[in-house]
Amino acid sequence: MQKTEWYKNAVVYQIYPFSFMDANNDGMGDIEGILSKLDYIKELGVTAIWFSPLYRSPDYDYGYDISDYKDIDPQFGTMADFDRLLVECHKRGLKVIMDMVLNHTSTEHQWFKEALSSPDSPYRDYYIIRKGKTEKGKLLPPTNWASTFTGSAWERIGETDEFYLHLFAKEQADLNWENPAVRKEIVDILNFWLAKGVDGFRFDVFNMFSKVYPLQDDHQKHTFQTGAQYFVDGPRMHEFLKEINEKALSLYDTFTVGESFHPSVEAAKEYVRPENHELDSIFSFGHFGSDTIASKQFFWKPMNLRQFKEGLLGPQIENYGSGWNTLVIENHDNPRAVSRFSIDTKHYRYEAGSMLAMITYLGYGTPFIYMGQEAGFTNTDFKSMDQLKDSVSHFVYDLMLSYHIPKGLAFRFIKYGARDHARVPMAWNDSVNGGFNAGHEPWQCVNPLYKKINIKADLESSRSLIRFYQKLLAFRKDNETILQGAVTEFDHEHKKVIAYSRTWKKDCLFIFANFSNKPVSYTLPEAISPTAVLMSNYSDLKLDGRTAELKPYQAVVLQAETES
Ligand code: TEU
Repeated sequence: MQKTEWYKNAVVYQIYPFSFMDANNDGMGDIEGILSKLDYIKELGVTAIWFSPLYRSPDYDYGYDISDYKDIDPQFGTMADFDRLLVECHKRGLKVIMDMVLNHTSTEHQWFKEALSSPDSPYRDYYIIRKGKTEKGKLLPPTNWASTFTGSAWERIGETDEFYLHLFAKEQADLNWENPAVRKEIVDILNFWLAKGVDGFRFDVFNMFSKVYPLQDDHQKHTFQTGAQYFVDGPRMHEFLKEINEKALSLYDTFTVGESFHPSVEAAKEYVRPENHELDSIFSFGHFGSDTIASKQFFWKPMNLRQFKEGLLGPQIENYGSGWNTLVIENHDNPRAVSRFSIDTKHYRYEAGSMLAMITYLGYGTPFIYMGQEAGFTNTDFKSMDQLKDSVSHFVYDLMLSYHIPKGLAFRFIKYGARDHARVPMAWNDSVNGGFNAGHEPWQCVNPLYKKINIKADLESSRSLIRFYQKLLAFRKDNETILQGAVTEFDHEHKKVIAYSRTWKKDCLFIFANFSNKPVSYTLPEAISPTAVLMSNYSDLKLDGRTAELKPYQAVVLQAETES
């Protein structure tokens, strides 16, 4: 199938179905709710929707533990509802991207149940099951690896001496990709959805599919032996991706984006190199580490702008002309952008939100917008641990307490990085539960700020961030320089300003922004000669000769001439 590469001019909106819109008022989001908001999404100027998992799941990890890959979870609706959703999206010119979690299945998946039902079950080899080690008469897990979600990565099977591997929660058993029967099932699942008409996939932690065998202990001197070198970018990764590409993805005009777990720079490039026929793109999250210690989500540090620039712009520069990129500033696994990166959200929520959108989405790649981000939704001021529903928040909190970190401090850390911030119900208006539903208690508490910060209020405001997003996406659309131009970074060492140019043929755009809450005087690089101001998130720009007087969080796009 000849690919049209439609994704290169696409803008993707991510929906976390639990929290988007609850039409039947049972406390959980649903497909009917999503259907009622498709016109809103379309009007933003996006062209595709990525749905976080809608499949059947017991929800230990809110849909990322799938128990049936070919069914819709009843709490969201039926397969007929999904089919209608697909039709309605397509009717509006919106492509549909499904989340695919193929590193692990739920332990409630039929395969896993069968695997455990008998030692002779062929399904045993669908998973990674090993005998434990006995040391000094004590039964220990087969290796010392720690799960990404804390604790051992192995769970003992009943009273036996065997364990199964789970690199995430114990309810998420890792699949054995070495087994051709597993890969056949996977190809079949992908084709099932493609035949229905979905347009692409987001692959969850894909670069963990291939493990190094025989499995062995991690002897690195870290606080936690994760074993990462034995399962990240494993030896058969490229082969596995090529296989699913050949047998499923390449048969349709698809788009794929891989979510990877700390990939090496070299491997990341290979996954998306077009000649390799693996994935179209992967997410780059490097900039998310700019305000956390050692990229550990819960450990706050003041934002380091240089690190942010490297994370955001590095992959765009590295991959130029080779692999395709994605442009992301929020998702369901991270706190809200305007509440992090040391942003003064109290005074400059609109300015910072629009600045982030400009510097992110004028880059080289496909923009991904996380629901609510377009209205500058903030973090929630959670009052206690029981308001947090994500098990990761609890696992990490318990781990901190086990290291004698005082409760108050541990709670502050968790509150800083919690995935829960992105997962509170959408605030559509100022009515009960922010208009998420008709009043039933939502599965996760609403952000009490909904009375002030909600979609309706934003749209009615003279400084509407949503309208700014619409303007920005319209500016971007069909702009050859934004879509194809090379990225050159300037003033990398500058501690307050981020600046880069996009050049295509004879055209040059210069994008720069003040990433601080203080005015900044910024002199344009020698190579840039401005000819016009094309866009800014303030109504005016003070440009005195070559020096711009930038207001807090002011971002600007200039039409420019370059020397080259
Ligand atoms: O996330 C992968 C992942 O490891 C992280 O982003 C994770 O959220 C973080 O380390 C927690 O601190 C993907 C999904 O996006 C996430 O929602 C799932 O929980 C995870 O895989 C397991 O399927």
